[in-house]
Amino acid sequence: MTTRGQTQQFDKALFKASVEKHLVTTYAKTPETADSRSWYLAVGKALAEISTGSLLETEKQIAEQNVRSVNYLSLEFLIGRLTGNNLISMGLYEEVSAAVEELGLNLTDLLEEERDPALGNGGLGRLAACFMDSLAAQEYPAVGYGLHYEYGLFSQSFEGGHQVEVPDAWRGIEGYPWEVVRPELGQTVGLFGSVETYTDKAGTSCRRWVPAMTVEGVAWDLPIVGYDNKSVYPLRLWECRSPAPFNLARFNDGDYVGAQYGQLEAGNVTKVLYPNDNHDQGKTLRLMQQYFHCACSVADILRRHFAAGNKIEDLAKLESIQLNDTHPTIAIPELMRILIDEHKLGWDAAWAISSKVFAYTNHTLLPEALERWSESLIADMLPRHMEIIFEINHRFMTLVEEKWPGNNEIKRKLSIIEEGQQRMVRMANLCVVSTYAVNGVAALHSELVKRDLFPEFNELFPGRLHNVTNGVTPRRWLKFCNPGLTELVNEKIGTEWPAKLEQLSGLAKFAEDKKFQKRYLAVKKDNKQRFADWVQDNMGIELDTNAIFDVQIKRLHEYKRQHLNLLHILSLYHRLLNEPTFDMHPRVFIFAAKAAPGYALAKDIIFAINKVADKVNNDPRLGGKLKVVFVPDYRVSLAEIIIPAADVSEQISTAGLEASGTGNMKLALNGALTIGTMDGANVEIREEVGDENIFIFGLLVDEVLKQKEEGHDPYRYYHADSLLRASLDLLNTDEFTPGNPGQLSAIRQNLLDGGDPYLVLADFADYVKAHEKIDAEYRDQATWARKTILNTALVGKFSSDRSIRDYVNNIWKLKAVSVK
Ligand code: Z15
Repeated sequence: MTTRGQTQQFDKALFKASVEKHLVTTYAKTPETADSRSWYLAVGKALAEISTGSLLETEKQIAEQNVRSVNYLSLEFLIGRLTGNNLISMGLYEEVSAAVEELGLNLTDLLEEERDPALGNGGLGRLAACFMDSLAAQEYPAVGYGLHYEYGLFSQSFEGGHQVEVPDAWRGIEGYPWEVVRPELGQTVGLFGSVETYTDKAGTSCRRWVPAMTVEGVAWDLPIVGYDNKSVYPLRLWECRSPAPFNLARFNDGDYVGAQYGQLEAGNVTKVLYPNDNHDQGKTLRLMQQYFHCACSVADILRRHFAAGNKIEDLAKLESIQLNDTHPTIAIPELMRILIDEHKLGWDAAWAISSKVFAYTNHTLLPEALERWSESLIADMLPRHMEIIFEINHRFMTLVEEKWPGNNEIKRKLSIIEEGQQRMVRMANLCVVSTYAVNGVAALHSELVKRDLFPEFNELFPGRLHNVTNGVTPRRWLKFCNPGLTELVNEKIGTEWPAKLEQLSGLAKFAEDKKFQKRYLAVKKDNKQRFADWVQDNMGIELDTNAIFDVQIKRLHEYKRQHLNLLHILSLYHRLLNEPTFDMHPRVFIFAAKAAPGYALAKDIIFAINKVADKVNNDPRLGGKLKVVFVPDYRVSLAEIIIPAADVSEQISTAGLEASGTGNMKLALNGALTIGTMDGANVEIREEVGDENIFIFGLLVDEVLKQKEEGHDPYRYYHADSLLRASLDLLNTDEFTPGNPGQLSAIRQNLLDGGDPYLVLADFADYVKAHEKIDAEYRDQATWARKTILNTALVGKFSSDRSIRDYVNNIWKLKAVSVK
């Protein structure tokens, strides 16, 4: 373990005393009566005491140096448990382990007491967490701004195979030990009301917003501890409180008094995270969350700017605001409003600042995920912002007219306002027009953003569209979650790789080394055993670690095609029972996924996989060759056990639809071989590890587009491929739902009569072939060992440290500040 500044200052006796003090004074337990949870809380608080001190010191030194910084605005930060990870970053893992042992405790057990703060849905939120880790590790000045949801993403359980959602009170009754409330940073946020014209002292006619009501924003800071340095950056989460209760519907009706006594309170604004991933629901409360988030964050950025003695004119020189998807887009008209209405800047001066402050990351091309808000909803809740959006659009349309005179078609297409039954505001268009940089999240995705999503914008604003390929933090996703592999890697290439992941390439020369292969495979085996024990303890299913552990872990979505995986499993089931000569290496198919509560087909797919699992896991005819495990309640802390145990990584989205993926990177880093389509970052993983060390299958992006254009005919595949037919038809029997045929037929129906929108049937045969190749190659353990070692060795590019350096060099232009 590398040592760092704080390590030297670590005083074991003092730390133990601090833990015992918190146990008594903060959690009202004595060492004799305390349970494991209280001890974890006390340890967490004792550590937070150290990190909060460093956070304040970092804040002070960065303010004094008055350097440029980035503000990462995101509605989601899927940070996962902090204690273990922060211990690694602080360089205190061993020391604290020894300290708590002297208190009669086991650190590993204590860490299991922590609930995951699940303040995000999936990839987008987890990316934001990895980015904060990499900003702090490399000391690029940054503040993360998010929402302090009372309830994070629901926890999931299964009842009779069906998903059941339970609210996630992640802070528990005692509160979360790592967070600290900052009352001095509170903000007041307006809502509703009207815009009025008045004449100022200089005699100029001005506009101003007169909100009908206000709510209060309370800041909570979570410490993002820099790896092996002294920097601690704030993840600042806003909680909404209301001075008085109010009712939204009645407020809009003008029933002011009634509204005060309604059921809905402004406290509800940050009550719960919307559980949709890659899907826009367009709910009023969600817009309120977005505005509340933006208003608090922009005000706090300006507060810091002025507190450091700066003028408003220098804002773009000192601050960049990164919009994580369109969710915080309303920050743009909010800043314009403040510059014009409060700081009295003219439009052009305000625009010159604002359009050099904001940058936007696009994470998806899926039409159902592109946010559009109805004009009337925005005009009602945020009337002044709607005016400003119209003005931005008016000026933009003038620009379009200059470039393509008289071309109304192009105007209609590019306009921020979509005409129709009710006019809608296209948030992505607003972002592209109003920012200095737009980026996609993998090379392929960024090309498609340019070519298909925003082709004319690329002509209008040459140089604005960038690529920054996503990455993952090697601290959490290797060093912390895979101690066995970490030790082996340390032995071969030293201990600097967690901060310099390219160094992993030094492992490549051991790929053929028999002794190293054996040790690498032994580590994998241990990790498989650790996960198998978890499955035995929590699900009562016995797994054989000699089987191939084949893993698909991600949100449940049709475009991610868990149902393609299911069809392959059904094909194996069919062949084991019907083809006398068919043989396969034992395989465990591991799924973990949450479905959005309103997404019926996604829930059907979960149910089907659970039902198939029930049957195959207990069918003696299969000779133990086939197991299916759907692990409930997928979350960061589960990923930390599953990923190190994976042999095969399923990345099987329809080409062109997964913007990047980041689970693909974590799995390859931990030595799983990818079976995947030419989609998102899979393309770049293949480039790095080489075509021999990945299993690519399926239609390419342009083949997908062509097939859709020509009209995809699912029945053509159904009739031509008897294995596909047998697999699909199993869904119409009662094989997996004894006595209840038809319970699984919605999936078959969707694929055959619903047009198979994600081309599952078109890719099935090639997918089956790729799996046969995996089966053959796994049986040759020397070959497999070489390939898995080379995956770990060759994916250094996918460190989020590199992603952050790309942002820093190409977009944010920051200089690192080393905190003393
Ligand atoms: C989300 O998790 C992603 C995109 C979105 O537009 C929304 Cl709303 C949520 C994911 C992408 O699907 C995934 O491919 C990507 O790796 C991730 O964002 C981070 O960029």
